[in-house]
Amino acid sequence: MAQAFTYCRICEPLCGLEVTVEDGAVARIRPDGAHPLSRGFACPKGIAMAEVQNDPDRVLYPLRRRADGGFERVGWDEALTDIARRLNALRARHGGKSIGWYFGNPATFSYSHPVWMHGFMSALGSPHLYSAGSQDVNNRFAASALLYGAPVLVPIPDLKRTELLLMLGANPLVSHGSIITAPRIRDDLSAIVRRGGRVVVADPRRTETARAYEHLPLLPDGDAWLLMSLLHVIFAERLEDAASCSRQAQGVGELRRLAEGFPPEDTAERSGVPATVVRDLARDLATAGSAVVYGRTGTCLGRHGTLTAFLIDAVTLVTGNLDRPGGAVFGASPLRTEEILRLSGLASYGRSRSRVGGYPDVLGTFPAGVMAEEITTPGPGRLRALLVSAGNPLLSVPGAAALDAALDDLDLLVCIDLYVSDTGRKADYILPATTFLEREDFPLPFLQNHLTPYVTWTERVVAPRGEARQEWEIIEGLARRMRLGVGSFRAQRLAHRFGLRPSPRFLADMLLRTGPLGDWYGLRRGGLSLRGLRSAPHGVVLREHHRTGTLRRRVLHKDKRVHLAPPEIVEEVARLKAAPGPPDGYPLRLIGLREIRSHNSWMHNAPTLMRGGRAHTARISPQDAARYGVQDGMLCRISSPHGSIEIPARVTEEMAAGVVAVPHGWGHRGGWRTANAAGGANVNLLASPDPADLERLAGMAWLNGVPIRIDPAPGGEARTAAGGA
Ligand SMILES: Nc1nc2c(c(=O)[nH]1)N[C@H]1C(S)=C(S)[C@@H](COP(=O)(O)OP(=O)(O)OC[C@H]3O[C@@H](n4cnc5c(=O)[nH]c(N)nc54)[C@H](O)[C@@H]3O)O[C@H]1N2
Ligand SMILES: Nc1nc2c(c(=O)[nH]1)N[C@H]1C(S)=C(S)[C@@H](COP(=O)(O)OP(=O)(O)OC[C@H]3O[C@@H](n4cnc5c(=O)[nH]c(N)nc54)[C@H](O)[C@@H]3O)O[C@H]1N2
Ligand code: SF4
Ligand SMILES: [Mo]
Repeated sequence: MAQAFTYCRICEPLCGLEVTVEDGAVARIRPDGAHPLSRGFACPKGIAMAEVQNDPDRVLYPLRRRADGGFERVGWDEALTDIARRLNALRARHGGKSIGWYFGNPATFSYSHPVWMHGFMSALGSPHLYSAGSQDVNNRFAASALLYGAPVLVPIPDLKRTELLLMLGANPLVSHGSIITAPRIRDDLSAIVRRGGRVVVADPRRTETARAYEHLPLLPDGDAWLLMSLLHVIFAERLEDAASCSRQAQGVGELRRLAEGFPPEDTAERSGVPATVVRDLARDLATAGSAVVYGRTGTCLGRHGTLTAFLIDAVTLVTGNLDRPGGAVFGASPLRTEEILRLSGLASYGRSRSRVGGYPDVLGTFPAGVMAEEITTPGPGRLRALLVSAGNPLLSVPGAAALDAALDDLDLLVCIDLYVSDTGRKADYILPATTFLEREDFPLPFLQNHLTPYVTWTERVVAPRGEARQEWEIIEGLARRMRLGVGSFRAQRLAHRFGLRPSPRFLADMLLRTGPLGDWYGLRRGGLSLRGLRSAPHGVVLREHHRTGTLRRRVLHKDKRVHLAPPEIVEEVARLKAAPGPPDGYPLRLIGLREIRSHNSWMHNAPTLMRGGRAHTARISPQDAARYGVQDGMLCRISSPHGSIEIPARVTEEMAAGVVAVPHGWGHRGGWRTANAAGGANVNLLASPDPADLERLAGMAWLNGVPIRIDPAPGGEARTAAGGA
């Protein structure tokens, strides 16, 4: 028996874990009491990772589809050789741009997987790169590109020092925080209140977080209206921090003029927030000792995601709180992350446009919402083969029915996963990946999001089960057989020319050692190196707070100023004003919801998380339940213009009238038996499959505020007793 320390890579707090290893297998996972940031905290999902690790339903060997539709085990060499042959045949006939890749959320938690995947795709010269980002956060990167000229420059709320936090569309008491790495975020939020400050939670649902602090109810997709009105009041009452505005920004006058058209009395109907409340909030934000606005997925998945993300920072700046203690701060990484991304060409926005829909790329990816039509639309550049790694797009992207049908048109679908996921069920090959407990790692994309600057390295805790391999190894094996050189980084490409294939570990060490805190191979004593980090199993806290006053150095616009009124945003504001109301016949609005014991679509097979007969339900207010003849536990039918699903209703006061909340990631039909048995439905069948319905500036999926109606399912009342939640 041995104890090993590592960190969790399911969600962004990256909590420290203590793993008990027996006979080479994971016996138990506990929170790491000695981790300096999570300090003995881990949520039920992190603990249940032991069940994923040891799951009898995990895929441990490469699988190939048989003619009868089932899967059979094949050797790695046979699988990779056949996949390489088929991909090369497509390249020869249609070019590398006939091959695409979708990478899902867990990919970003590996330091090596995305780098190798990007290298593979750039070697192919294919634009068909898709990710979970267009269902998550790409609007945030697009907003940063417009504001700062730097898509990956995303400020984080300085929770440790702020006096007033306005939080829009986030539920960190359940999600544990996103685009911020703060494992004890609940403590951080409560400390704001204890210091005499305030936490205001703008959310259509009275969430766990809203209940713990001040709830500001608003309508789905009302955020942009609310933020424009906050700016209106701030400017109209001359509450802006004029010194900060003239020092940090350009376009303030134009933004002021845009905001003139949004008095809170006029926008109340669209935002759902009474004018007096908006006026008070604007004054509070402007006069607080420090204040910050923060928004997450609830502000990303509506119709105005990029505008909303943009306005969030605009309000912070105009009130004098950008790049300032207690405001929004720009985290620093011990690597030259921004520079590396820029030099490697990965930090792009709008450098190219998608073939279908003409959407701008965000960090080299196109909206997953156009994938189905990219597969079915004939002509040059048609997508004919798709690799999916760490993703389950059939349950996570809008227009699931269209994508489901389109996948059948592919010449080849390969999934790299832990399981036969709902998407994997349709694949020609499933290639078994290691879990995070089976790979070494480094929190590369999260380093600058840490509320407390921190860095860590972990070795793998156990050897891979069966024949599972790390993604980068799989990609290398494939690239070698295809005779492609993989390389996102110049150094990597150069090495390939000399026949060398540097490992991710070698590259990570090099980036650490030559970074701003690196040891420069011995030139700087006490500097960072991989070897140094390996001897610190709980990681290293680098400073207490992030530095402020760094804005000028990090903004990439030539004038070194934040641009507050770029033409794209001026146009979006006009579009906001002209936004049509809901279509007739769909009086309710659908929003998402995350549950403490689910993780997107992939942890429904862990028995401890599914205990207590958990079921997929639609949360609805008592008023709407009465109005539409639905009772608690009754099977109901939810319909949108694009599809319908049937799940039981859960009548609860936490829902406002007019809004229904349904979690995504349910309705399984994969190789995960417990998950399949849990029932439920794919809520993204209700979302529009039409590329024209994606958000213009970042191609964000429209998953919140979807017009729906609800009715008792045919025979639903009779089925209540048997199938109730
Ligand atoms: N309606 C609605 N839809 C949404 C959202 C919403 O709020 N509402 N949220 C969106 C968001 S924010 C996200 S991030 C997406 C997620 O969308 P996706 O990333 O497409 O899907 P996941 O459910 O995260 O599935 C991850 C897959 O990766 C596998 N996996 C887990 N770990 C690893 C690993 O280390 N390596 C490999 N190779 N595979 C692994 C799992 O078995 C699973 O099959 O969903 C989006 N969809
Ligand atoms: N337990 C658990 N934790 C997770 C995940 C999980 O699946 N389960 N997923 C992880 C992932 S991939 C991500 S991206 C993060 C997301 O992290 P968060 O964004 O913090 O998580 P959500 O719970 O989706 O919070 C979104 C909130 O927005 C609200 N909302 C919906 N529409 C609107 C709107 O129009 N305006 C406003 N203001 N609010 C709106 C919803 O009611 C919801 O409370 O969570 C991560 N953590
Ligand atoms: S909150 Fe839970 S799932 Fe997320 S990193 Fe921590 S232990 Fe893992
Ligand atoms: Mo996400």
